[in-house]
Amino acid sequence: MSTALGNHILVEFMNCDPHIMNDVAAIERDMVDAAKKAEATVINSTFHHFSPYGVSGVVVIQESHLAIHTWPEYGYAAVDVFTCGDMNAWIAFDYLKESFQAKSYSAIEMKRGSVNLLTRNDFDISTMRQKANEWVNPGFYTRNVWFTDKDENQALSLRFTGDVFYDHQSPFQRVRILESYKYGKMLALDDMVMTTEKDEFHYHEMISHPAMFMHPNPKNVLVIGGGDGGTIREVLRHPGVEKVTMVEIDGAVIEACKEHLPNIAASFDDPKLTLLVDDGIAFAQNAAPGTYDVILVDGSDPVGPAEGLFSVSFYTNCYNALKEDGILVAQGESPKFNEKAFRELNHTLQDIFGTDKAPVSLFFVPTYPTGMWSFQYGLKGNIEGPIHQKEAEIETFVSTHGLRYYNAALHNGSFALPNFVKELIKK
Ligand code: SPD
Repeated sequence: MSTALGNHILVEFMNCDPHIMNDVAAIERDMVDAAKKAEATVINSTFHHFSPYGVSGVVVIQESHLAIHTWPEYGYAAVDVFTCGDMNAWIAFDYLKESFQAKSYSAIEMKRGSVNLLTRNDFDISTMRQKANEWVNPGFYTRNVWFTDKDENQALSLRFTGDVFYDHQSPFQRVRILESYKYGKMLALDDMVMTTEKDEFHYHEMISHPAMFMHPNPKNVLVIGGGDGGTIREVLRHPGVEKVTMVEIDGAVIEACKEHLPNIAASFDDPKLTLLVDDGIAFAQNAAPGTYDVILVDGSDPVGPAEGLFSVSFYTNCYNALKEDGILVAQGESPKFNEKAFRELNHTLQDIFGTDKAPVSLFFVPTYPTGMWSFQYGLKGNIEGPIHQKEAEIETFVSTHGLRYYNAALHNGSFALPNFVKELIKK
């Protein structure tokens, strides 16, 4: 007869593959499979990916639990397997050692709940409280894997199914298409949410239509970035547009979105589009002066390849590339999440276009940290903006195309700023 209630092994897996150590879905799968190999009955699992790296998770089994914390930067995983009954924890150990490609490892084994130290209570089970019966289990076995977009102090997490449709380290960034429960498939660049199936229209309608209606006759449009295709899809709805040039630095983003987000990447075959997989910053530098009616800068956040999209020289080049009367719109970050980038961008635009020529529009994106996001404008020449007087024209356009975010009232309303935002950009 066993002298303990349980058996606990505490394991150090070292020199593991760091990519596996940072792959929350793979780790969850391996931990669940390890439990099953050891003939445990899996009840539930919850796993979390930390930004920029690291995974923690627990698999609850009828026989106790398996838990893990990883440090990909050290190729290290701290694992514990707690079992009771006849389950052999070492079978799970062997399985995980192979799965994580651990080159070295150590383990200690402890008996838990020594019967020599415990006194058994005699009780009548029928008198025990039955609160648990009131709780409704949402499902027998649920996955709980989260994708987190964050800085040091704030985060936005989306629970995702664990399905990874695309995962490629391009020369510029890690490009992934993952599936979230609430917002459908999403494009993530490094550890940042770029767009999701369910709320992409907020962003893509608001980056394009206000400028397209502010301009009296936009014919030649330049899009820098925007590899998912949502921005060009919206611009190309405007019948007066004759030519759209899109310059996206990362071909992997286009490839991933064409294959997995076809409703966003819907307009790459439009004959009015010239698509260049190239550096948008160099493109703006070499652009012929006075070429474009509207320039839309659909970049990611100011880290990695998009950092240069927040520089004075880039926006000076864009100013020059605009016609005498032209509009620039830039992805403007959040006045709540990234105040510094938000303010600095606005000051740059004020310096280049003029103090009264750099309006800001705010809109909601539920899947970006804080949910409050902005587009920042540069109005060149005689563009009268940002407020329009085109109510009927806009409403016809909105209903023709079934737009779900933009409308005539919202256009004007989006430029009304809370006092703290006005304060933030005051020079
Ligand atoms: N934190 C997200 C910043 C926005 C990046 N651009 C999104 C691309 C959508 N076309």
